[in-house]
Amino acid sequence: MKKALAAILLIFALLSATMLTGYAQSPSVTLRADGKGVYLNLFSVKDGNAVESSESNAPSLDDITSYPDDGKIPYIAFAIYAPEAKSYDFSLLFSGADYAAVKSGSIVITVNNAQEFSLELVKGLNIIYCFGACNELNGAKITYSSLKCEPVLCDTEGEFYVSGDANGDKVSDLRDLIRYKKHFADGSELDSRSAELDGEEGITTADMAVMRKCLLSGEEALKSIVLKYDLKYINRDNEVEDNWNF
Ligand SMILES: [Ca+2]
Ligand SMILES: [Ca+2]
Repeated sequence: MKKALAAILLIFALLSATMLTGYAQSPSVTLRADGKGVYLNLFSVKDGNAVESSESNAPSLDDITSYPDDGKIPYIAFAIYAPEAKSYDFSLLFSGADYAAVKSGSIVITVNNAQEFSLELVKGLNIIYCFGACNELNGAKITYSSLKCEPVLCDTEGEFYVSGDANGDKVSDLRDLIRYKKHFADGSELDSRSAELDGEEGITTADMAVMRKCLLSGEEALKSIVLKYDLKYINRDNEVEDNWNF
C-alpha cells in the first residue's frame, strides 16, 4: 500500500515538474506595443495600442525580406535581451489584418493573431520587427497591442536612434546633411551618436562625407542607414540592473 502511495506521489511530482517547465517556456510576459524599448515607425499610439498610419505604403513580403529598415515601411520594433543564443517562443496580439510579418535577423515569418511562433535569437540584444500590413492584404491596416515572450527573455531600458539622423527627428534625409554642414560652419549641436557614420571616433567631415554619399546615391544607399539601439539597462528578474551586468 505504501509503495502504491509512493508511486502515485512520484507520478504527481513528475507531472507537476513537467507542467511547471512547460509554463516557464510559454510566452507569458507581455511587452506592450506602446511600452519602453519599442520603436514606432509610421505607427501612432492610440488607447495603448500601436495603430498603423493610414498614409503608410504597404510593402510586399519580398520588400520586407530585402529592406527591413527602410524608413518608408511601417513597423514597430521591440528591443529584447536574450540570455543565450537559441530559439524562443512568442505570440503577437494584433487586429485589422489576417496576418502580420515578423522579422528577426534576416528571417521573415508570417503569424496569425495570438498564434505561438518561434524565433532564433542571438545572445544579447535582439531587435524584433513587426511590420504593417503587406500589400498582399489589400489595404488592411494593423493595430498591435502586444508581443508576448518567454519569461527568461528580458525587456530593456534604452533608446532607439537612426544612424545618420544628425538633427534627431528619427529620419535620415537631406535636412541631416544641412545639420552636419551647420555644425562644421558654426559649431551648432548635432546628435553625435546618430551622426557617427565612418566608424572613426569623433564627428568629422568624414562622417558628413558618408552621409552625402548615401544621399547622392539614392534610396538604395539610404536603406543602409539603419535603426540602432543604445542599451542602458536590462530588466532582469523584475530588477533594473546596470550595464555592468550584461
Ligand atoms: Ca533627421
Ligand atoms: Ca566619425
